[in-house]
Amino acid sequence: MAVRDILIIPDKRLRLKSEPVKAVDKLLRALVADMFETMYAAPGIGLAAIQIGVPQRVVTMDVAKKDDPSQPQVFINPEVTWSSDEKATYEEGCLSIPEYYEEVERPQAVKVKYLDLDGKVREIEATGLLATCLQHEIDHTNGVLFIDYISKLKRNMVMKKFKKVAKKTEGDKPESRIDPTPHGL
Ligand code: K1U
Ligand code: ZN
Repeated sequence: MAVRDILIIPDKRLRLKSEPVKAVDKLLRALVADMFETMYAAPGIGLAAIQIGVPQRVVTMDVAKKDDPSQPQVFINPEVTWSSDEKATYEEGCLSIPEYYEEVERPQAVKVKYLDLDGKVREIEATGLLATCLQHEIDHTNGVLFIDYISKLKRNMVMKKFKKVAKKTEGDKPESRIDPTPHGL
């Protein structure tokens, strides 16, 4: 198991549409274990595989309240099959957009069909934070971010800030440093 690096905007991989999982096997279970470790370490209440650079439709979540026992949940190939007309507003955050929070309105309740870790088809009806988080994570599997629902002005400001940070830290990456070794030696 390992804590993986979380992609931060403007990383283009966050805009990819993830592929459906073909087999719920040992490799997938290892990915899920890494996702939980990464999500709890962040800390976060949800994580989509693409946030650690894996374009597969896999989501981990734990929306248990602070002092309640943990409630790890895995959703493989999740899809919304029904959503309520009633809306709910929640101040959302995103591990790929650190320290930025904004209110987002979404359906208050959803039904989601998915595979569990045994490859069994399941469906749940979610309300409240579970519904909000599920929709946020399913959006990630489709390359959609919560800032897509806020005003263009606010989104442009956030993107500008994170582009500036990315540009500044680019020079810190080993692959962007000039190789002092003369070629051919
Ligand atoms: O997908 C993600 O980036 C994770 C995100 C999930 C989410 C949060 C709020 C509304 C919708 C979806 C997070 O976990 S952000 C961090 C966060 O909300 C949190 C962290 C620690 C304790 C409690 C909440
Ligand atoms: Zn997110």
